[in-house]
Amino acid sequence: MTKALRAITVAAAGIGLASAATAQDQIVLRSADTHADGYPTVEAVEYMGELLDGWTNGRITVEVFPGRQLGEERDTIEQTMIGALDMNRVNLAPLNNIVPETAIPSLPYIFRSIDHMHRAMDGEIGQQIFAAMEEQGLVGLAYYDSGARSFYNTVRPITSPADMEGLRIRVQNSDLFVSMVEALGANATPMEFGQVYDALRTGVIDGAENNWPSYESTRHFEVANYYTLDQHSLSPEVLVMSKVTWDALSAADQELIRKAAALSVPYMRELWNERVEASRAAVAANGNEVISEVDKQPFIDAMGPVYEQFVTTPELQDLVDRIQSMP
Ligand code: BDP
Repeated sequence: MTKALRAITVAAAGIGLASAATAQDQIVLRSADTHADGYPTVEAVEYMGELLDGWTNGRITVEVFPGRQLGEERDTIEQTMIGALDMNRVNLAPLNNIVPETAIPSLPYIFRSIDHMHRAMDGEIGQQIFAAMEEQGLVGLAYYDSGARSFYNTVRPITSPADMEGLRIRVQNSDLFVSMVEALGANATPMEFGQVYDALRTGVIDGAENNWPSYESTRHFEVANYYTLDQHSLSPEVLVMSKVTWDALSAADQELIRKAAALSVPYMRELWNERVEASRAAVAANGNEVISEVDKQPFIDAMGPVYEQFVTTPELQDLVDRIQSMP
């Protein structure tokens, strides 16, 4: 649907609220994802759409545009903020420069485990970060899993920060990730996700960092042989809605959307766990060198400057303290 048509759809929903025609007005929520069809984040948002479709007899539907059809995350975030796109599933990292609170769950080694991350994001911490996003025109709907991000490269097995010296590592469009890679002695190159495969293949960069499913689904594993499970960031995925779209919805529809988004979370987590296993198997079958026994302590020790640079206010420090002190 074109931008103009979508605007009419949203506007019609708004007008419909005051008239008897509400039930007939179609709401088609367009949602972007950088990942290809079949990736757990794409499937989760499609599932959310099926729920809404069923509950409203087709009045509210979600149209997911996977595989960067609507652009890279940098572009789709902008589109969502101004209301040109209704929904967007992105990683928290490209929001770090826009909403400082989102940097906290992206911080290196802030969570002790995936379970710890779930407890923080599913509770008050996650809600507080959603509230901060709203000031930038984004309404948070769900946090999805993204496992642990780890380094991979084409040059050598990394077993300690010393091995990272001088490597050119692609990072997401986030100053925090730049700082993290530099704290480890490597050179950080922010780059959009869709450009990483060619950059690895042609030697423009030496490596990147991501979770198992992304390392595999992008085929980065075919060009970057060494994968070190240092697990430096558990930065989760997030599903956001444009505040422009959100404000045009009735309170009842907002509630339905929140409910469907919440139900898509456990659905996504199950798919995620399956996908991690499948990705591990694909990488193993390819004969990659996976360095799984990593002493994380030297990586953790190197991260002091990153915390100093990004935990700059009492509010941000409070978020860090509350996360770290969670049982
Ligand atoms: C993946 C995230 C995706 C990011 C990508 C990246 O799911 O949203 O765009 O990493 O590294 O894990 O850019």
